[in-house]
Amino acid sequence: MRKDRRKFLGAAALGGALAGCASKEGAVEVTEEPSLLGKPVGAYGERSPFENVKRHLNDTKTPQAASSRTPLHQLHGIITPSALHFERHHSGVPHLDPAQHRLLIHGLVERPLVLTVAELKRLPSVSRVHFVECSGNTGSEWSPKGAPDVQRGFGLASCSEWTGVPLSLLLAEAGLKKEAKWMLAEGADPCKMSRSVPVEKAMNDAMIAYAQNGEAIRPEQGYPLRLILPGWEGNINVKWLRRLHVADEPFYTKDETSKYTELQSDGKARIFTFEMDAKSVITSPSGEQKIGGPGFHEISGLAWSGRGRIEKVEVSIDGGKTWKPAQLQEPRYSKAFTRFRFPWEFTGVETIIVSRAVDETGYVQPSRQELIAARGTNSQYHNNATKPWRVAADGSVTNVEA
Ligand SMILES: Nc1nc2c(c(=O)[nH]1)N[C@H]1C(S)=C(S)[C@@H](COP(=O)(O)O)O[C@H]1N2
Ligand SMILES: [Mo]
Repeated sequence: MRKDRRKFLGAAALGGALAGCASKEGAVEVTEEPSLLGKPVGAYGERSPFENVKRHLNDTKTPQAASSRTPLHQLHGIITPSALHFERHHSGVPHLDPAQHRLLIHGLVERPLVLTVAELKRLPSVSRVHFVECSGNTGSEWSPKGAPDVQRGFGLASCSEWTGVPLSLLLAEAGLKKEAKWMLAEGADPCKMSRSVPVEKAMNDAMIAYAQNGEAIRPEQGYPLRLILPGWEGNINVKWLRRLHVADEPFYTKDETSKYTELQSDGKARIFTFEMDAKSVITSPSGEQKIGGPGFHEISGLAWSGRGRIEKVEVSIDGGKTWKPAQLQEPRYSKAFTRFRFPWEFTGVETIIVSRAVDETGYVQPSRQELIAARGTNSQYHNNATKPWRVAADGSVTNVEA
């Protein structure tokens, strides 16, 4: 042991890189000038200065009513780092003091409740991994042109571990009256984002979340309290939640009538399209990346469904003529990102790669043509079509229409 350590220290001294090394006993042996020691311990961590992965901000004159997109092509596994979770705000991020914030539950309940954040945190909690996806995500793909890369085309989706109180527990405490069918969920931001939530969903798997990836929810994601409705369109996951008003019918708020509805080819609109349909995308290699020459490359990507677990992801390396199953990373959580991987031998001949997800209900992700045949092209929401990427002979990857 001792000999080995001396050898190691010797090698380090040669390189002149290592200033000290903790021995097995915990003592520090300093072999160089103390000024060459590394950074001391710190109270809150930061990533390496060599890393520069960022959200993509839309070029807009109204950054408070805008979005930023997750760099899916630069992430690993299934968890989105909180600092890279996409953002969609309609009136900016409010500055909320958790000591002053309250959650009101009223309307068709026996006992209206006003809860502080501290009171909520005393209650039995759950932690679950779920994606949040804006229903406007991939809206660019309704047009044949599509987005040039996966961040701009698919980056309004992220996945976190959320911790909070099951909403069913709070509603049991408040006592739902028998006419209770819907509730208005309202945010504390200036636009008072409001959406109607069916009581059935609220009693099923809804959560009042106060934590994200192990620490307090980020201000951008709804600090101090956010409604999480697993698998349902981003918009209804009301951030900065301050009020739940229980009623016997939906409220038809502006964000569920003028927006977040989908006009069909026959002139009728789909409304309350809550569930996010199964979807997948190859994140590596993807648009605007360039792979090295012929040889082994791992195709990797993400799949998710608002209806449950991802059951299967198939990959085609010949533009959709033939499909083979990809390997799925376990554990596969319900209504969460699932990482898929597919070993690939690139021959150096131009080809098109594409993935297709199947969820546990048997739903198969449609192609763009199939989706348009079913829904038309009037809507900008809920595009879950498969996404082909062209890999040129020189290894450069582009959107197929580019
Ligand atoms: N209070 C409030 N909640 C909100 C919004 C908002 O602007 N205000 N935006 C909604 C929309 S449109 C989406 S897609 C998601 C985005 O969540 P994120 O910013 O945490 O990614 O939050 C939803 N909840
Ligand atoms: Mo959204």
